[in-house]
Amino acid sequence: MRRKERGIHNFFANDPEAADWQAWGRRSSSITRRGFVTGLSTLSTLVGARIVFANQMPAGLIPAAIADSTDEFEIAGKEGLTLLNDRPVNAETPVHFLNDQVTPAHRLFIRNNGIPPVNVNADTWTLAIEGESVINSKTYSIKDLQSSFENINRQLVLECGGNGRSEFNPPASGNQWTLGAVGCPEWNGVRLKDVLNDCGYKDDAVYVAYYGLDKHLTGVADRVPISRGVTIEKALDPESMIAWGMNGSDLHPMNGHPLRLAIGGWPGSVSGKWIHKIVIRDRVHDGPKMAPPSYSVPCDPVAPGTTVSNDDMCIIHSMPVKSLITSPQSGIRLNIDKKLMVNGHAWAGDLSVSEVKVSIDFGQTWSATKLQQPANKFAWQHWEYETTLPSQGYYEVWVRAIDSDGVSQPMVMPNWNPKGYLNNACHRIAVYVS
Ligand SMILES: Nc1nc2c(c(=O)[nH]1)N[C@H]1C(S)=C(S)[C@@H](COP(=O)(O)O)O[C@H]1N2
Ligand SMILES: [Mo]
Repeated sequence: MRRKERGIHNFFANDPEAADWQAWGRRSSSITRRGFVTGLSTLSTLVGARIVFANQMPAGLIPAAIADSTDEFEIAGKEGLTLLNDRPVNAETPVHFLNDQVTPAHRLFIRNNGIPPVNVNADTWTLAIEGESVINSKTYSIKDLQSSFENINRQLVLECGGNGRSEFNPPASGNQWTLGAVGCPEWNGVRLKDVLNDCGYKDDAVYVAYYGLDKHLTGVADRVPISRGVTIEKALDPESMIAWGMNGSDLHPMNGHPLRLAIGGWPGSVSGKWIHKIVIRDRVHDGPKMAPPSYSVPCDPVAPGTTVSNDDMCIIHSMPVKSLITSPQSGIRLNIDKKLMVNGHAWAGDLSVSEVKVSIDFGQTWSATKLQQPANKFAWQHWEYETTLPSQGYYEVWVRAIDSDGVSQPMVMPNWNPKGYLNNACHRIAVYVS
C-alpha cells in the first residue's frame, strides 16, 4: 500500500532541499522526480492569501498558518481530496467521499496538464468555433450561449483515462491515480451539437477539438499544454455538452471555470477546460497529447512490459465498465448481529450497466445487487446490497459490474499498457466482524 498522506511536515522532512525551492523559489537540481512541486502561488493558496513579504521568508520556513496542521494539503473548495502533485495540480477523491449520487463540486477530482488561467472574467469570456470544416466561423460570449440555445442539465461521468494507474506492474509513469479520478456531477450548459449546427460543418468533418486558456508548464507563451478532441459522431451526441456550471453553480476554477466541455463516457481528457476555441477538423485532430502514445493503448493486447510503437497504438474512445463501493469505507468494524449495507456506483463508458454483483467469499459466489437506471444517458448508476456476515473475522466485499454488451469487469489487472490507462479491475473493501 502506498501512503497518500502528504502533510506539510512530511513534505519538508522527506526532502528539505526540494521543499525549500518548491516553497520559496530556490531551484535546486534535484527537482525532477515525481512529487511535490509547490510554487509560491500554491503556498499562497494554502495559507489563503498572498504572502506579502514572501521574498523575506527564511529558507525552509513552514508558514505558521499551516505549521500546526497535520492535514493533507488542501485546495480551497476541494477539502478532503488527496493531492498527487501540485505543479500542475492533480488531486483525487478518496472513494468513501464519492458516496453522493450526484458528485458535489468539492468532491470532484482535478486533473491539470498545465497552469490554469487566473483572473477569469466570465462576462468577457468568448468561445470561437473555427477549423477547416466549419462553414461559418462564429464567436459566442457565455451569455450568447445561454440565450441562443436550449439549456440542459445532465449527469455525466468524468473519469481520467489514467484512473487506477497506480496498480499497473511494471509501473506506468504519470499521476499515480488510485480509484478517485472519477465523478458524476450534474453539468449545466448547452448541447455541443446545437452550437456546431449553428455554425454549420462540411461533409469532410471528422473531428471536433478544443483549445483551453491554461498555460504550458514551461511558461512558453504560445505553447499549448493539451488540446484533444472526439470524433464528429461523439461531438454530435445529444449528451455532449458545453458547460458553464456544475450542480447549479459556476464551475470550480480548477474544473474549468468559466466554460468547458463535458463529454460523458470517454476519457476525461476530451472534456476540455477553460475553453476559448473549438475547431471542426477535416482530419484526426493533431493537438498536443492527441496522438499515441497519449491516451492510447496497444490496438492488440501485449504482454506486461512490452515496448509498443506508436503505430500499434489506438486512441481511446469509450471507457470500460467499472464500479465502486463508496459505502462503507474500507476497514469498517461491524457487530456480528448487524446487517452489512453496501452501496456504490457503476458506469460503462458509451454503454450502460446491466448488472452489478457482490461477493463476500473472494469471488467464489456472487449475489445480485439492487441496481438503478441512470438519471440520463452516461450518468453512473447506483447499486445497493444488504447481507449478514456468518461469523466473526475478516471479510472482503468485492464488486463487479457487467455492461449492456455482457462484458464484465476483470477481477485482476486488465490489459497492461505502456501508459497505464483503463484499469477497470474490481474494487474491494475490508470488513471486520466482531
Ligand atoms: N484545458 C485543459 N483541459 C483539460 C485538461 C487540462 O489540463 N487542460 N485536463 C484534461 C484531463 S486529462 C482530464 S481527466 C479532465 C479532468 O477534469 P477535472 O479537472 O475537471 O476533473 O480535464 C481535461 N481537460
Ligand atoms: Mo485525464
